[in-house]
Amino acid sequence: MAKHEEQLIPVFSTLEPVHGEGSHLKEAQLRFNKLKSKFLEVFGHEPDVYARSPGRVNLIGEHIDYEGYSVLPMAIRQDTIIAIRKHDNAGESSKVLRIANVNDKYAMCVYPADPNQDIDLKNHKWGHYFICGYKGFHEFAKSKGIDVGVPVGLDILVDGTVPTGSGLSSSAAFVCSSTIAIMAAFNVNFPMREIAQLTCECERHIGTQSGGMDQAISVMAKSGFAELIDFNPICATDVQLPEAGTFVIAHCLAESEKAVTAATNYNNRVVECRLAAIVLAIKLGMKPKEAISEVKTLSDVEELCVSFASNHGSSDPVAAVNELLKEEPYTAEDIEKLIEESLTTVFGSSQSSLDVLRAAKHFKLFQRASHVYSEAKRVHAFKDTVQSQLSDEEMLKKLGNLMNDSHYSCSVLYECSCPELEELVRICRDNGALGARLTGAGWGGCTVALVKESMVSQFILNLQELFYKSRIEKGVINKNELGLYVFASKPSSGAAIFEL
Ligand code: NG1
Repeated sequence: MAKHEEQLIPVFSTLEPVHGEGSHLKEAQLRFNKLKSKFLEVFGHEPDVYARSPGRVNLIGEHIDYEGYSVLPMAIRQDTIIAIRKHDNAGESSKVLRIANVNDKYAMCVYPADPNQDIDLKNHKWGHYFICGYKGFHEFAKSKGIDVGVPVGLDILVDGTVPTGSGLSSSAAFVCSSTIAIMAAFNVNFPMREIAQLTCECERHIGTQSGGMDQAISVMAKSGFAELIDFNPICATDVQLPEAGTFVIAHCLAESEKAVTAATNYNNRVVECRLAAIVLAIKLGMKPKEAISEVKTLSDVEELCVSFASNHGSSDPVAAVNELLKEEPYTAEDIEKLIEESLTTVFGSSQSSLDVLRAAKHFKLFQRASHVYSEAKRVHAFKDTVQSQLSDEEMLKKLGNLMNDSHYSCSVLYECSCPELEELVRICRDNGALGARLTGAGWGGCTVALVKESMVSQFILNLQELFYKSRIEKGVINKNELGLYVFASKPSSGAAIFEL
């Protein structure tokens, strides 16, 4: 049998293979029925087909996917489902994409059917994420020599349950389900690995320099397993989590607007890592010109760092960072002197990176590189611990410590936390979590805490009392929505197509 990532997206004619039995199945049936009747109401036809792609929680390995390092996420039950109908080329004249949402908060967006259209980034709209998938599908089909015919109209209805700006990858769930729905509407299917790669690339049309973790897990997840995701090429290895522990996800209620804040937050870190990698390469003997053209990520210079470290009695690339980069922030001029080139020339081909340069006062190369190399090691330590023969008690303790170390590194070295996340992490730890950390990009969104299975209900009650109660009283959230913001999660399955 082909490896999991070589297989096509599964096509089901019932909901059971994804939604199981009992209350989850009932809930899913209700959602799909509602989606179908709303589709009929809005568009006057029934949909042709449905696609589903989940959100995810990253257990460990933050801000390292775009540096080429493995990460360890699991899919969650919350997902985006999309109903789609392709217009009949001969009979219907409308050549537009009409994108509606079951949630009235999101007004219908209408776009031309032209797959070469530019996305108007200055005017951010929720429907843009669908257009990422639309462009990605056409780019991919073209690269494969697949003729999908002249552009025709599409009707789309979206139902997402992954909270937005939560670090649980609502954006990837939306982009992946969009791409897969379009594929299904055009009657084609591709191997999961190729879809993971294409959705990672096409989400960049929204302006963030996304690393690929979210799309990979959303497409390739398997029920019951977290996955170690490797890049170049993308590949997923099942990781069976210890039964004695549960991961509890809690939203700090500050939204992380990744696309809007890209120039100072997410893309800024991608640029800082690239600069740290180039400076390290030069300090380790590469010619500046060569470093600029060859070195894209910190993983590209890891080998050089390790061989430097081995001459100084260590095997850790962080030893090279400690010796070769200064702790004080670098100015643009500092770096230009070292690399003998202007930064705008280095990043000239990337508008989103030029936006970063314009917004940045300085660059913290030491801190960012230290985070990336140490976090990459923690991911493997986490996986090795899960697969070790340690007792339940010792294993959970060790995993919790790795999560706490990861949070410290994200917060202090990578500076992607915020006061609300810090407060929530502290409350989690004070109330019995063996480890707690921010998950996803940070700057708001969720924490993930490792809690003993037997303590989960009490732990959630404590969070309600100590973190959410005052926010409910202030009207930040509604009491009956609490289940959306704090919940325990088991690993869910990946993307699917439904022909119902
Ligand atoms: P969020 O913001 O949680 O979806 C983002 C990136 C990931 C990864 C994490 C940080 C996208 C779609 N996702 O996740 O690739 O870099 O931040 O680990 O940009």
